[in-house]
Amino acid sequence: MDIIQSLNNLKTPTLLLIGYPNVGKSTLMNNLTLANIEVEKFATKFLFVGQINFKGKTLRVIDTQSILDHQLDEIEIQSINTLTQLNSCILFLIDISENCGHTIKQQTDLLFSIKKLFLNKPLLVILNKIDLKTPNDVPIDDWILIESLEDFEEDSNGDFSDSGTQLIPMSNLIENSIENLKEIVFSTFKERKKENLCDEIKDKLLIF
Ligand SMILES: Nc1nc2c(ncn2[C@@H]2O[C@H](COP(=O)(O)OP(=O)(O)O)[C@@H](O)[C@H]2O)c(=O)[nH]1
Ligand SMILES: [Mg+2]
Repeated sequence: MDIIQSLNNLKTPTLLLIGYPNVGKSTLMNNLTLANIEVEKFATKFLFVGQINFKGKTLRVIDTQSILDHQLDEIEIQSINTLTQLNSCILFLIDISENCGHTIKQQTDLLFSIKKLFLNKPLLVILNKIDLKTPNDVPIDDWILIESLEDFEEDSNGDFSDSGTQLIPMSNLIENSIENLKEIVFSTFKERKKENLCDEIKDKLLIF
């Protein structure tokens, strides 16, 4: 199925799982969707799309696999362009144990390099695999890099606005982590809906 077709409803709240290979995206996708009725799940060339139902609400989850960690070809650019138009919350996974084969520095650099694609989208930085290494055991220099993700500065054009970044330590092997993450994700979308409604009202006020 065509990616654009499969993502036809741009307004559906969507979680985008992004990060280097082996950081735990697929495991998280399974954990998020397994306990819920899976209505839709299929593979396209680059993306896995699933669905979570939680407290009567539905969310789409997309495992971007590794489309965002290398030089892109034309089809990939098109799919990413579609992804950027979704009503999404970004879940950027960092493997703080570095077992994935990439250092924390490489992983934070990747986030900095793609952050501009998702301006004004809520960003949750998942510090994954805390069962292997706790945040307390992360060397101070790496921790500074991680904390710097919370406050993105404006760039030279002044258009690099932050949309509220949260750091979330978790592990796919700790059950509470998943429930906790779901709560955070759903309240993030709720907040966003409120903000969007406010903007709509403001627009109307400008008209009249
Ligand atoms: N210890 C530990 N291993 C994990 C965790 N999450 C994923 N893994 C393991 O890390 C490896 C890569 O995970 P996977 O979900 O395939 O990563 P992906 O490439 O980002 O989709 C697998 O062996 C997983 O079992 C975690 O929270 N803790
Ligand atoms: Mg995977």
